[in-house]
Amino acid sequence: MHRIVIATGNPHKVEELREMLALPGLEFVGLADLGRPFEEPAETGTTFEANATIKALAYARQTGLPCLADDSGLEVDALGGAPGVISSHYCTDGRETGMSRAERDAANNARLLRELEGIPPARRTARFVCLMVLAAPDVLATARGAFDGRIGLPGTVPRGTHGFGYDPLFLVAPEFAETSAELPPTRKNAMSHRGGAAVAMLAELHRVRDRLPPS
Ligand code: ITT
Repeated sequence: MHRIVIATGNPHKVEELREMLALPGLEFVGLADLGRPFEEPAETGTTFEANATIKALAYARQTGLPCLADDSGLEVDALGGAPGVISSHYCTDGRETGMSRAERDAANNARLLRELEGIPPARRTARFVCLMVLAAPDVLATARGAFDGRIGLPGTVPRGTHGFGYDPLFLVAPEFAETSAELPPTRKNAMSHRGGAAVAMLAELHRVRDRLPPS
């Protein structure tokens, strides 16, 4: 059996990845399951891959276990790829504040619509991107997933009650008829950046499984 720690304190993400990455001989645990505190590394990278790598290396070294970390966000073409790595704190230019997640999501979405003011639908193309990195203790595998769409025009969005973050603004390609917040979770997972990265990581895990330390 090989134990792999998932570098998140979010139990929902641990559960989701456990289901998506099920392979015989692998057991996934969350940081919280290890029963001791860890030092959170600063995510100072300028790309999703750099930040996922920082997290995977930091927690593989601290836990002594193989570690899988992810980083994700939204890239908008008309904004040169912004908000990118600062997606979760776009409203404050990447600075962490005491805002709740709901307040942050609303302020991020308002800023995004403001930045795209006057830009027509065909130039509002965007994608969610997810990078997953496995370190044991050096980087063993990397996987990427992307989810294409467009940011809707104000007045037609926000729409939908599922998901989180930018989902109520994100019209899913190729039809651009529904936002990702209008997709039931199983439909979103089947086509999303996280789902795509998980499928690619599953193939990587299969490939490197024998190089993981036994535990
Ligand atoms: P923290 O940065 O607050 O820990 P997180 O770890 O839960 O958030 P992710 O890295 O998965 O979130 O994503 C970073 C941000 O990118 C997230 O806060 C959203 O603004 C945006 N994002 C990523 N995936 C998304 C999705 O599926 N739907 C909507 N927004 C998403």
